[in-house]
Amino acid sequence: MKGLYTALMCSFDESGNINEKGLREIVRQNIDVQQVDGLYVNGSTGENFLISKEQKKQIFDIVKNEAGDDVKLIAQVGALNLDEAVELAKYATELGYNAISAVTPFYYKFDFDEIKDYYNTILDSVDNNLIIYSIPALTGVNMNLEQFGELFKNDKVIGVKFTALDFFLLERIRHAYPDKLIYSGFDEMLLSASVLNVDGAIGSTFNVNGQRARQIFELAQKGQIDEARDVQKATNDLIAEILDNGLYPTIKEILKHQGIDAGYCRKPMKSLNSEGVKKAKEIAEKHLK
Ligand code: HMN
Repeated sequence: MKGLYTALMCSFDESGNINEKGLREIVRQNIDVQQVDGLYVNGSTGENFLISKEQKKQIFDIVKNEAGDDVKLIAQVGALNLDEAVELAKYATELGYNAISAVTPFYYKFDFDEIKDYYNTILDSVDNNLIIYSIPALTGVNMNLEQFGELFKNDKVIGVKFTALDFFLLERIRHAYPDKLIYSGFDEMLLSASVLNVDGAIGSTFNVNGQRARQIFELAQKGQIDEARDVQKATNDLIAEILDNGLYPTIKEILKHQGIDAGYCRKPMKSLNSEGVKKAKEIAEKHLK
C-alpha cells in the first residue's frame, strides 16, 4: 500500500449530479498519464462532505469499474453518521477496495474515547484495513502521539494520512511506529515529509501534477535532495497559483484544459468566473507544459 495516491476529483454536472463519463476520464488520466500508484476516493478533494450516501456509493462503483486492478484503491468512508460510515466501509470492501480510510469525526467536540470507538466500530464491521485521515485544519481534531498509538493498537489500523503542519509530531510518529504507513497530505510539503521517511503521499494536485510528485518522492528517497528541492519549487510555484485562484475549481479547469470532462464543483462550492477560468488556463500553460 506504499506509494503515491491521487486524492481523486469527481466530475459533477451543473445540477450537482455525478458525470460518469467525466469521472472515468479523471480516473484514466491519473492512472495512464500521472501514473500514480493508487487513488484515494471520496476524500475532501472528491467533495465527499457535499454529496449523498447514494452518490458516494455510485462513485465507489464507477471508480472500481474503471480502475479495475490497475492501481490500489482506498475508500474514504468517514461520516458523522456512524451507521453510514459502517455501511460505506462494507460497500467499498465488497467492491474490492484495498483499504478504507476515515476522517476523524468532526463538528461536535468528541473526546478521544469517542474517536476511538468510532474507528473500532467501523473496523469491527469489515474485513479490511483502515488508514486514519487526520486533517486538523478542517476538522479541529488534533491528536497527540499517545492517541495515535492508542488507535494503532488495533492491528487493522495500518496507518495515517497526515495532513497537518506539525512535522515534529510527524517525526515522532515515524520513529515510534515504524511499521505503520504514513502518507503525507500536503503536496506543497512533500519533500519535507519524504525526508522524514513517509511511506507515500495522498494529494489533490496529483490529479494534474502527479508526475512531479513522483520525482520529488523518489529523488528524496535516493538522497538527491538538491534535485528534489528544484522539483518541489516548480511544484509550489504551481500550487501557490492554484490556491490563489481557488483549489478544487482550478484543478477542474486545468483538467478541462487538458481535454478531460471534469465538470463543476458541488454547491455551495462555487465555480470559477470567466476571469478565474482564464487564469486557470494560464496556470496550465505556464506550469504544466
Ligand atoms: C483528500 O482527502 O482529498 C486529500 O487527501 C486532501 C489532501 O491532503 C489535500 N488537502 C486538501 O485539499 C484540504 C492536499 O492535497 C491539498 O489540497 C494540497 O496540498 C494543496 O494545499
